[in-house]
Amino acid sequence: MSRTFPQIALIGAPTDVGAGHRGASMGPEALRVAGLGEALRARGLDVLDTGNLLGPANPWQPPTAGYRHLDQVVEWNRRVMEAVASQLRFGRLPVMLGGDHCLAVGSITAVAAHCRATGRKLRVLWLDAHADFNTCEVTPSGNCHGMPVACLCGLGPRPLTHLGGDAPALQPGEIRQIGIRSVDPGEKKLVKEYGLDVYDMRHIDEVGMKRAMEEALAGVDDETHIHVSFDVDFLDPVIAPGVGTTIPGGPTYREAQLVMEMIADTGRMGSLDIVELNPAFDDHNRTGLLAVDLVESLFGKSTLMRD
Ligand code: 6HN
Ligand code: MN
Ligand code: MN
Ligand code: MN
Repeated sequence: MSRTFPQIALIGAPTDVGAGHRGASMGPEALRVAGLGEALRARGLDVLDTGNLLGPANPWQPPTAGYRHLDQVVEWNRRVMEAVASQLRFGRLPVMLGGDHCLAVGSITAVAAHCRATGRKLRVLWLDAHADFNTCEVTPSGNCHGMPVACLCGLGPRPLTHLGGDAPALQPGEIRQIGIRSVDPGEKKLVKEYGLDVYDMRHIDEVGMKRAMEEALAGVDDETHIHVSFDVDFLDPVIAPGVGTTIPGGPTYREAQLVMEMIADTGRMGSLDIVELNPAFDDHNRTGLLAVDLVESLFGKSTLMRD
């Protein structure tokens, strides 16, 4: 099914305050250099690059009370939330270029508020090697990029769990996690307790990516807004070395393409994060180029002639 997209707004969020390695702050520029805007325009899409947000520098400190850089993480997320909210109000499709994955608290808080205000159902597709469901009590690192899903579900420091106002942004039932293969021991208990719907690599091995995606997309209808949070470490590190936290055993190129194509086929994607691309670990921007290739598929480029 081909669809017409609204104008796409690229929002750069060049920070690594939530990460365990420096360098994801270069992600937005690497995606631009890899031709993200041009590739989407070549598909006939209207793309507005709003440039990069500004925010606090990375102080590169050890954890305090279980968090590294919490004040800076909160400030970056406020700015991301405001930028994404304003693009949604303009009727545009926001694409947040991270930056590390802590920024999804801001983008998804804005998207969830937009869905409530417009009476849409929200489905978050979290493509990642990690569940990102740590808390300050169980985190092995204190890095906030391991915590955004917990924060969005109301588990975490109040400035993040209540970034949008009086309530957490998400119910666990609104999220589907795909590609998961690294969950910390304490995190695993919380994921089970909160009942997250996880399509981990074991499940994908057993039933295949097609069926896993059919399951993850079940119930999506015309009233659904799909938000895709694409952590580039979702991909197998053999094809995507340019991330700070490589975990072996991820989706292949073809499996990743299928994920993107099946999401595109729903015609319901209304917002996107592209996060954790770290050019300091990359090889001639090859992971950036791959991310652009996959995002083209998310916006409807099919390798078969289905249009
Ligand atoms: N990411 N679970 C590990 C931690 O430190 O909490 C890794 C988190 C990685 C987060 O890649 O978005
Ligand atoms: Mn992540
Ligand atoms: Mn990850
Ligand atoms: Mn919408």
